[in-house]
Amino acid sequence: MPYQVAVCGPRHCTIEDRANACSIGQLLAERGAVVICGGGIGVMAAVAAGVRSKDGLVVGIRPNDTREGASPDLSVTLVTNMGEARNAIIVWSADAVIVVGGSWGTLSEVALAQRRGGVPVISLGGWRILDQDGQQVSGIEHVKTPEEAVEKALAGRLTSTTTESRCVSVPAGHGHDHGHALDPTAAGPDPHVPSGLASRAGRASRAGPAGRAVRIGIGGPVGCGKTALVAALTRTLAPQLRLAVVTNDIYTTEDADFLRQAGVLTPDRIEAVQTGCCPHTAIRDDITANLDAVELLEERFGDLDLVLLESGGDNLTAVFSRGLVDRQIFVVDVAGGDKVPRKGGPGVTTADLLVINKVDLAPLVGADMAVMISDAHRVRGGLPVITQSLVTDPTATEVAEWVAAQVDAVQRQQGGFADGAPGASTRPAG
Ligand SMILES: Nc1nc2c(ncn2[C@@H]2O[C@H](COP(=O)(O)OP(=O)(O)O)[C@@H](O)[C@H]2O)c(=O)[nH]1
Ligand SMILES: [Mg+2]
Repeated sequence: MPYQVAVCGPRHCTIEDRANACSIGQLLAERGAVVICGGGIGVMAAVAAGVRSKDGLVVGIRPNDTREGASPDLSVTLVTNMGEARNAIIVWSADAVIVVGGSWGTLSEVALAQRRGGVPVISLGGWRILDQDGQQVSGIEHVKTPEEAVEKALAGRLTSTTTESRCVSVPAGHGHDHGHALDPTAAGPDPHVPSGLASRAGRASRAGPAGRAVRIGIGGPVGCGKTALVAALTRTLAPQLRLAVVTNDIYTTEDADFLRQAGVLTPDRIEAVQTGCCPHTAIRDDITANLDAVELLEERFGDLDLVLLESGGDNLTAVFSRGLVDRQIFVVDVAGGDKVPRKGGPGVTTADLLVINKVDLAPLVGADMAVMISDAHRVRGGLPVITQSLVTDPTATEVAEWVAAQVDAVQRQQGGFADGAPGASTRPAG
């Protein structure tokens, strides 16, 4: 029988809680324990990301009646429609309970675990409960490190209950294996949507009941022209669409500053996320900071049509979580030589649109455009490819038309089945 450890903690947590939860997830996965969590954001998302980065198994017990808002790193998502009562399932299914940080929901899980009895309850940076004389109530083991938390959680495990023989396999996540696959169930671009800016007529009144902006991610290597593309798209689409932008930089807010200075959008329509880690982590593994930025913009402006999310510059491996974006564009440029599309990688092969940028430089660097285009089509199996130069076409006409068509398509999907819309912004209690 698998040894199951519940890891509980708040949606709105500190950076330290998040780092602790991620480490706990990794350590538990390395030791073969199955992790159970609430499956939402904050501590729940961090522990799920940690487990997944070590190829472990993590089950999310969701409080609401859809999978909406579930962490994209879960191996299994259980939908309970039980609200906070789902906490009982988490606790009663566990051989040990670790709490990281504190919220009322987390306190309820501590109480349920204590009431149940017979399972270790370990707290890292969480509640300290006092009796009426101000004495600390016994039964909760307070620890200072993720390692200590995991040691205590696994102390009761019998050899016969290890999961070493389990045959569950989940896609590898962050951890520099770079073998992540996109969610095959996620909706892709609608091949039937009419392309062209003219098809946007009446969009404002057709925003789906999900009431959130369409999110399009733009990824690609450093210097390929992502920020230049964002600037061009906002310039071209701003007259027709209510737009906002989220940028990701590792240590600075340079791209956001550039866009603000460019004056394409008012500064309050541009939010910067400082990832402080590998760029793809923030768009694929722990998307919380980006979701926060998108939701901040949605709250600020109420009725946005489109949020463009620019990834930090990465190599060919970066892809966005389908929990964060509805569509993704991957940009490469010709300056790296015509071999780039041939080299593939998940960004080049699976993005909803591949843009080959800076074609004006092709003669200067000796890149053969015909080779680049045919390689790109070959590795993408029919997904679209657009070549462009922002020097000769600063309005990014073709890409803008594609984006406009996708906004139409996603808004139609939202109108039809809002509950199932990927990346929906409503965050249920977790
Ligand atoms: N020649 C040429 N330069 C471009 C083109 N697009 C972007 N650039 C330049 O490439 C550099 C890097 O662009 P940027 O948008 O900052 O790249 P990012 O790191 O992917 O965001 C900037 O100096 C841009 O002006 C293009 O189509 N042709
Ligand atoms: Mg940039």
